[in-house]
Amino acid sequence: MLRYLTAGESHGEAIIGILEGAPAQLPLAPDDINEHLARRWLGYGRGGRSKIENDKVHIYSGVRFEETLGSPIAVRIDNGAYEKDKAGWPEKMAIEGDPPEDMETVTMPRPGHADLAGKQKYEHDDMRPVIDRSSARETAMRVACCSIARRLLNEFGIEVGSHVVRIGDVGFDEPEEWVDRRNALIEEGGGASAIYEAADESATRMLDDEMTERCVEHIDQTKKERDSLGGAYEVVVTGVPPGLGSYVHWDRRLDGQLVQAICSIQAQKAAEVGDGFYNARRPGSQVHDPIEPREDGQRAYPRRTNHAGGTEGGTSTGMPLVVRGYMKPIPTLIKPLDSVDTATGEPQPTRYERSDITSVPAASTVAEATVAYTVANEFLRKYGGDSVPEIRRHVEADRTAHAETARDEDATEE
Ligand code: EPS
Repeated sequence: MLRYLTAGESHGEAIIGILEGAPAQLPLAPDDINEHLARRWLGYGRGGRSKIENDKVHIYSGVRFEETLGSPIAVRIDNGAYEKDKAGWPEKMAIEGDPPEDMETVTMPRPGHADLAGKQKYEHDDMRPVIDRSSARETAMRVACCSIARRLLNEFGIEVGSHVVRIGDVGFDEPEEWVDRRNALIEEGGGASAIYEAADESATRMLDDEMTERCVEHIDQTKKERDSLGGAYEVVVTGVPPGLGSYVHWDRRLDGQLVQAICSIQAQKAAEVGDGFYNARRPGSQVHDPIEPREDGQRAYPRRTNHAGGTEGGTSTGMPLVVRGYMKPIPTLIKPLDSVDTATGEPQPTRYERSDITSVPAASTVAEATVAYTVANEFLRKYGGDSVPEIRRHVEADRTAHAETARDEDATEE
């Protein structure tokens, strides 16, 4: 099984990560990670920080000659803001010495941000440490660590993709409005990577040109109003074998883990597996996916529809996994919001801050990464081994056994 740790402050020198448990002999080059780090900066509506970051991963251990060793993989991403911001971060975030004499402390919490909760929890007078660690800057390292898990999935034909379905008030209302387009992309491209490749072409990572345009206008208008926007996106995983996750214990349910994968990301406030929210409004006959016979050698029983999002009983069915994330509007607004100065206890509006208007497109790429990590872990629980060749032997043995079972079923029918 995999596990990873991240460390680092948003305006400190760098962010650091360690991934433990990656099997040996997985082909891995820095660009396998850099590709996804660059995608995390896609999307109309980002602010000034996007112009100064150029995320590139430095790998320090666990890889030799572009192949994993089975040992922990240590990685670092430098923060461009540290030097380029001209805000004096090297002094303000110094590891040694005292704070600069003229340094202002942050005492005005932004409603909706971690500022006040973190100040109270850790008893900081200055909220800077809270701002810096709760920042979504940390998602750069999550993408880096999880992209290694994703690389492992790719080795076994499992692909992950995402696209945005809503930004603020503008978007699709029902999955029926986009599933055909999404499924056609999977069909044409042979897997979910085709979804992310198509979405990356859109300024808002959407699969529809007209909707992209409407969202861009919505973002422009919101910027004029000095406000911010949330939204929704969908992550799809194809090539998933049946039998990942389980119903036998609460923390092994794949659907529950997928929701956690989304809601563990900063500002993501809800998630649904398959048509979760929509299914709650429909009768069972329109929700449950009819089961169809397997063809010769087929591992999974095909379903006519996929409202369940590829899981039943917390276990993968072999249909694509579908999980959607819902992001709240960014709490750093250019427009002031009512708050309290914690130094004086007096009411005070929040101050102007550099801000993104929306980062839903970025969140969708981070969600691809965290979902990949979750699926990779369940994949390793079922087929795990110390090296990629060993895992491949386990996968092949399973495929052969099930192909034989499917052939037996065919013979019985005849
Ligand atoms: C963030 C606030 C902004 C974002 C940042 C996340 O940074 P700053 O306060 O320096 O303008 O740009 O996102 C990133 C740096 C990133 O890499 O995605 C926040 O408060 O979460």
